[in-house]
Amino acid sequence: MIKAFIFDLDGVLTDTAEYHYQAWKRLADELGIPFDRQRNEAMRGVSRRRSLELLLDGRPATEEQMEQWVERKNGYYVELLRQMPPDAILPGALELLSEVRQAGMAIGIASASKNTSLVLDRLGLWGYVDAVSDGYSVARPKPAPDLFLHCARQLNVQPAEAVVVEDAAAGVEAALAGGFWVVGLGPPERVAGAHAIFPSLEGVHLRDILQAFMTEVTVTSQVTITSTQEQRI
Ligand code: B16
Ligand code: MG
Repeated sequence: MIKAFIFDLDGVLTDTAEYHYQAWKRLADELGIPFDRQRNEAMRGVSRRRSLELLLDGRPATEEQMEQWVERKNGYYVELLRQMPPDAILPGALELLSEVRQAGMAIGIASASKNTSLVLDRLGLWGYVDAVSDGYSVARPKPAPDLFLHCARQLNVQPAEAVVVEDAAAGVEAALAGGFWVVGLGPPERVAGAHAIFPSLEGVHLRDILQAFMTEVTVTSQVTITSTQEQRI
């Protein structure tokens, strides 16, 4: 029985990756480091600190410089977030949140971002959210399962009773390691291993996700289907 959905934020509910790109690009230009959108892709779902390491790509830096640079980049990013329009929610996301809510399931947000609260403020999504786990919640970032486990504990559900929706390889790996059902969004090679894969949430309904899991069900025989309300596993 699925009792909860846990959504990643960037790349799932909203496209803050573009703002991250612009902020990293501004820092990279200042430091004279080549950086483009393709290199930004490697930072998807990755912690702020690890993203800087990817940007530096082995260039030497002191601890103090690294701290200053992540702070500077975050300042640029927050400037952009403050201008983010409330309708910057990705297609299909609001519809799925509503369906999950109407089906009586709990909703959590599990994002690596330390700006999660600000993003939820800007998007006006707090009304859909029962629990938030963010970049401050756990010590080990994705691909460790800790962030999703933290969120599941807040929602009072077991991993096998919850679906994680993720767009990043590190996030899919983390959710699988935690024993969750996983929906991967994006190219199959990026979200390989997820139990159901869609290009995005556009046009994806709760029943589509649960039906996709049913293929898994025949393999695992762990779940039963109810015919009432939405079909739930
Ligand atoms: P911040 P997610 C992640 O969000 C982003 O995908 C990643 O690019 C970013 O470095 C990370 O949050 C940390 O964000 O600098 O705001 O703390 O996909 O986990 O929602
Ligand atoms: Mg993401």
